[in-house]
Amino acid sequence: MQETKSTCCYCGVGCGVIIESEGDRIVGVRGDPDHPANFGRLCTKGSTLHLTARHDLRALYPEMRLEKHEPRQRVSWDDALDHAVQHFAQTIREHGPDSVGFYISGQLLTEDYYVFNKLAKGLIGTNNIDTNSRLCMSSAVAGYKATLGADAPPACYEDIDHAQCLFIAGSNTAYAHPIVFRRIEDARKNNPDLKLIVVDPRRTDTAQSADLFLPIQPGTDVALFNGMLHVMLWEGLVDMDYVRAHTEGFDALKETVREYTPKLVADICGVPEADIVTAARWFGTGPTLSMYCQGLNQSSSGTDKNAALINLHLATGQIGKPGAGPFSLTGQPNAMGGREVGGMANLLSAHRNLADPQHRAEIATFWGVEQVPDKPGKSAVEMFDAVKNGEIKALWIACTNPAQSMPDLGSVHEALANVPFLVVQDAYRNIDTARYADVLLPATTWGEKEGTVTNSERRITHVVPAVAAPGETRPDWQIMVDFARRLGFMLEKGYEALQLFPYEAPEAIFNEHRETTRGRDLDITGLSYAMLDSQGPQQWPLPEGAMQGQARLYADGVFPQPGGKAKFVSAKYRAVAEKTDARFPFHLTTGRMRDQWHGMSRTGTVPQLFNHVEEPMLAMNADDMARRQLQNGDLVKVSSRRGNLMLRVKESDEVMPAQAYIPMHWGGQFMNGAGVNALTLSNFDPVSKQPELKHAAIKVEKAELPWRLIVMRRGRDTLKLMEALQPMLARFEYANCGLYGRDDGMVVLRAAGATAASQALIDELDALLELTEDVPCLTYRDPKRGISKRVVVENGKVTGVRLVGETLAADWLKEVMTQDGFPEDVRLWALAPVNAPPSGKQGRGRIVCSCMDVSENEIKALITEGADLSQLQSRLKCGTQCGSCVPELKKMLG
Ligand SMILES: Nc1nc2c(c(=O)[nH]1)N[C@H]1C(S)=C(S)[C@@H](COP(=O)(O)OP(=O)(O)OC[C@H]3O[C@@H](n4cnc5c(=O)[nH]c(N)nc54)[C@H](O)[C@@H]3O)O[C@H]1N2
Ligand SMILES: Nc1nc2c(c(=O)[nH]1)N[C@H]1C(S)=C(S)[C@@H](COP(=O)(O)OP(=O)(O)OC[C@H]3O[C@@H](n4cnc5c(=O)[nH]c(N)nc54)[C@H](O)[C@@H]3O)O[C@H]1N2
Ligand code: SF4
Ligand SMILES: [Mo]
Repeated sequence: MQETKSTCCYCGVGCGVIIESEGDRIVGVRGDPDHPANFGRLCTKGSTLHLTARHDLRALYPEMRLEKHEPRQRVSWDDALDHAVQHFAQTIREHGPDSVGFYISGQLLTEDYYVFNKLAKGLIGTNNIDTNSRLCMSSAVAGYKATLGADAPPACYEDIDHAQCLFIAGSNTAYAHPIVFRRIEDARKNNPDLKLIVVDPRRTDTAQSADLFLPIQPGTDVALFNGMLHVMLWEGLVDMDYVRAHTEGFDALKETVREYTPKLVADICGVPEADIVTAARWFGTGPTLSMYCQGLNQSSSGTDKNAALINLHLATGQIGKPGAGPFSLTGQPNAMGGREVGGMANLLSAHRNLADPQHRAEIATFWGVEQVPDKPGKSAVEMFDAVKNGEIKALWIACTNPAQSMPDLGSVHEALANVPFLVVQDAYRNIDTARYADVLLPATTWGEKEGTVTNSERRITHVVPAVAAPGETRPDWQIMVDFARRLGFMLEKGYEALQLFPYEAPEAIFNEHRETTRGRDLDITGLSYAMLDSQGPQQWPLPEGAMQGQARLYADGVFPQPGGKAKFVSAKYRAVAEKTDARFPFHLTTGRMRDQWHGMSRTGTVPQLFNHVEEPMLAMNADDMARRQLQNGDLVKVSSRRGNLMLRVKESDEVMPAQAYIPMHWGGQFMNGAGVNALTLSNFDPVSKQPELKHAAIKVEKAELPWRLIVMRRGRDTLKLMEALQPMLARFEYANCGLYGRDDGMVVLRAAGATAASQALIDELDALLELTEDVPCLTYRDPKRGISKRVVVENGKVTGVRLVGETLAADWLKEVMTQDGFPEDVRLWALAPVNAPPSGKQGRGRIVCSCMDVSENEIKALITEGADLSQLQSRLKCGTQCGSCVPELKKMLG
């Protein structure tokens, strides 16, 4: 057994992991006790990473098609790259460099990112390179730059231990940054006076644990923050000495917030005046650390939301000291690294600005090219618009799945379907975007590649491969270096390309990137792979000669603005871009679930990660449902001005009246429909250009789909079955598929329709899932009523269930399937229309604790007996492993 230190490839907390491998197989993973982000802890996703290290759904060799609409064929790397080069070179020659574009990802390593950026801006001469960070951190970047002068989160995780007030706005930390939330729980245990304020329109698990929860109306954050400043001014909580010494623009801001009285703000935000005053007092007294994420960023006023919050820190001097500062939690594992190398349409290496002629000249000189083009590149939404209208004719997409994650998918799918040439470079082959690819390039991924990542607190970790690259996969940087050299040759810049891309290993790329940071705010000239390996992960800046990185920025009150003073931004509240009205009366918000990651290409291969939330859904308030005569579990048609989606409705006390929530994870691979972004709109913030993914107006109508089908199959290669089922989803009016259980688990297909599906379709499913009568089974058929059921029993275990027309028994049969054996008293009822066998106990319900496999109903039963948290933990063992379910356990106890 070999052990390799690495990081978790999911969220921006950037936890250290130790990968356990045997030969070329990753067999285990545990938290790295020495990593300063997590000190050995991992959440549900991190601790199951080794279960994702299988190759079933990976892209393992290059594929391409010669004609549109023909299937892709397996080809050699040479053929695939030459084909791509030919198309890119021809497009550039005929239509100029701006006729091509690159859309990349905050999940690439810094070295990968650097090469992409240099290829576009240095070799090809286009700034058409943007990334999914535009959908993620762009408003945070713009907010920092407008106020503090540089894109640098000034705080660190340790500040959680020193704060007296934690202000969480637009972040469901308990789900999206679980290990940060574990640190918050620890800090509260150690300091009972620590105040936790949460601002979120939804009563999330994070909100549930707050001392003060402000369930504001969606999109009204700027009004709230301005109102808090209004109170702070009134109550003398503003640190005028700090304001005078270290900032400018306060008078204008004072003028702006004058009208944001608690009363007005209470009206706009829909929260009590007194709570606004309390929030202002706690924040103003401090030390206050604010933590924020997509509730602020994904907004048509995202930059203002960020700036208005940073204003509060500057006005109260809550920055640059232990326990204080505005701390944007980064989403993706290397969103920070991408920003460092300037991998966006408006940025250049080492936090330089593309719009700045001097910055462009510096980078051109550094790269040894004539110039970096001055024409601004297209941001994500603009790029797909340009693809749609034919301006961009060749597109390269790497490490992101825009056919699911971009807003207004109708338009994005149209662009992808019509672009003359598309390259997709991904680790998995079945993502929605891959369907459109003319060339599919297989990339190595977690555990297989070398480079660096930077987490939320500016901490850089060196990751190295634990196993060899599977199949013909190659690291992203290497694919791009190979492409760049070939492209240079075709563009008659062969020598230049060799000069620009001489790299044989990622370390050479890192060292070049490092040199671009000299004298910049993120100076890492003192850092090397060797130092990271010997001394562990380091925070930037770490200039030449420094022994270690810097935990906190701006302790001296000097900011990277002209004159050294931070700037207040006088932001006014603007409503969301699309308001609800009589036709679209519900305010939709979107976001994450605890155990899934984005489009689920990785988490969607682990049965255990489906147990917490099994299928896509629309969450609504009970009153709204009652008014519309909707029952929990009904199927509904959800529509916006742009598209619609068929979903199951779920009653939720998290969602306020007139609002609704849909998770972002389910796309075309796992449901019939493109996912939540079929509904969202592409309006974006004027400064950050980040789209408003969190707000849309929708209507909800009951879908009359009385015909139901459920199929469950285990004991076969479940991932292979799932892949085979995916193309079938579109043949039902409503359908989704997924996994369930533990270990190899089972594959599950749920479908519904207005009328029964044809027998031919059912036969096809039976054949596909090996549910035909060739295997030992119990069968029941009532053709008159359209009911047909089959339960497959192999070696005394139920390994398959197919219920057509009547599906009442699905839940308890699913539980029978997770167990070994098929007792007689249960067997008698297997084909009956009952939601529980009379002899059996109540179904388990949702699995709350993923690690210890403890269900909702088991927990509820003990709570009814009067158990508290510690009794739940000692008797059921739930919440004793990774701790991700502890907020939910507390909520259930509450
Ligand atoms: N489990 C899991 N964790 C993840 C990810 C994942 O896919 N799965 N992805 C990672 C990535 S890339 C990111 S960017 C982060 C995102 O992390 P978060 O931003 O914490 O997660 P979200 O669920 O997108 O949204 C956060 C909250 O914003 C709230 N919100 C909506 N509108 C508003 C508003 O107008 N104002 C305020 N104040 N709040 C609002 C939503 O109700 C939601 O609870 O998560 C990272 N971590
Ligand atoms: N409605 C709505 N939409 C949203 C959001 C929301 O909150 N609501 N959130 C937005 C945010 S914050 C984000 S960050 C985006 C995320 O959206 P995406 O970027 O589309 O999300 P992923 O599914 O993580 O896509 C990453 C892809 O990279 C592949 N991959 C993994 N490792 C590697 C590798 O090493 N190399 C290569 N080449 N490929 C690899 C994976 O298989 C996967 O297909 O979604 C955005 N969209
Ligand atoms: S909090 Fe969880 S998902 Fe995020 S880096 Fe740590 S283990 Fe990975
Ligand atoms: Mo993100």
